[in-house]
Amino acid sequence: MLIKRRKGWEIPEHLATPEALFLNRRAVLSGAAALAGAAVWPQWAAADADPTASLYPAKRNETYKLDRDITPEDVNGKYNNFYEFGFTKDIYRTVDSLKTRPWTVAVDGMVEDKKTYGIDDLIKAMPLEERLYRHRCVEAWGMAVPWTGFPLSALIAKAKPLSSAKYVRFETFLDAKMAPTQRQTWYPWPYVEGLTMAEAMNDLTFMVTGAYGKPLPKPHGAPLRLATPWKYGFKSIKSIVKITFTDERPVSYWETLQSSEYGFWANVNPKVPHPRWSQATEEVLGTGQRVPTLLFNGYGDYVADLYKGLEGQPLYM
Ligand SMILES: Nc1nc2c(c(=O)[nH]1)N[C@H]1C(S)=C(S)[C@@H](COP(=O)(O)O)O[C@H]1N2
Ligand SMILES: [Mo]
Repeated sequence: MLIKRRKGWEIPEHLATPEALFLNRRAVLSGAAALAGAAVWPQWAAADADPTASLYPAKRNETYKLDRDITPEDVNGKYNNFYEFGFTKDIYRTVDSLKTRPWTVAVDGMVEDKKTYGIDDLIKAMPLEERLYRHRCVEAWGMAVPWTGFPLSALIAKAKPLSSAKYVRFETFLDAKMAPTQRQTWYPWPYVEGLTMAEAMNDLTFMVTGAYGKPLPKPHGAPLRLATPWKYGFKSIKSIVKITFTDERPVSYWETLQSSEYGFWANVNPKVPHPRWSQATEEVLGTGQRVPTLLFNGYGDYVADLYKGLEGQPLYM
């Protein structure tokens, strides 16, 4: 999985380095170099007071390797899809109205242990780790991020689903006071996504609470978002308030809006074009370069088995 790239635009190790070390190292850099980097906490990364902040950075799980550099933090934090805060990529300008404390996450539906967690209790109860993941948006751009979080399977183990549960449904907050576009009631708010139980239990399926060694910045969907790196990015739902175990296949926000273009499975496949554009290549965010897209975004070893026997389904849209 060799990828040609421009040299010298970033040093990936620095970007994924825990901030404490990073800042120390930075102290010996020249003033100009420091100013050009992330020494100043960027405005878009400002988070509400966070009682879990001391848990970051978490230890990196080295199992998950990248085939490309980590996307620079400031590039990534200023190029986001978070439609609750606007329909352009520069929602970092409006996202501050998202209030991430207090915040609760309800776990309900077909489980033995229905429970509403305070976000800080939930984060403290879960095994936090850092993972370097690719992310491939259906719009044919990709990035690579050091997420912090916990495997969804750890939360599922606490919830104890009944055998009747076949799917997990995720829901984003609904609050038009925080999210300007939620006043546009002709959109199917709140944002909803879903996975099969097998997908939800997969090792890769990660509940994200942090990025770049810190609590999750608002543009990325604080305080809790999903990362399913083998699927198109819209599956990775942000700012989750509810996780429901169900026997009905969830109908996602995007499926409700445009089912001919955005389906339930949405696995990355370079050979299956979107109805309006090719998926063969992707722009590597922040580099101006295009690289070939990989089946399952390069995560086939982890997930291909999930789809055996389902070949008749529209797995790649
Ligand atoms: N609630 C919610 N979740 C969302 C979205 C959104 O608009 N609202 N956009 C999705 C899309 S299309 C992508 S590509 C990713 C973007 O994540 P990022 O901003 O962290 O790159 O979030 C996904 N999760
Ligand atoms: Mo996306």
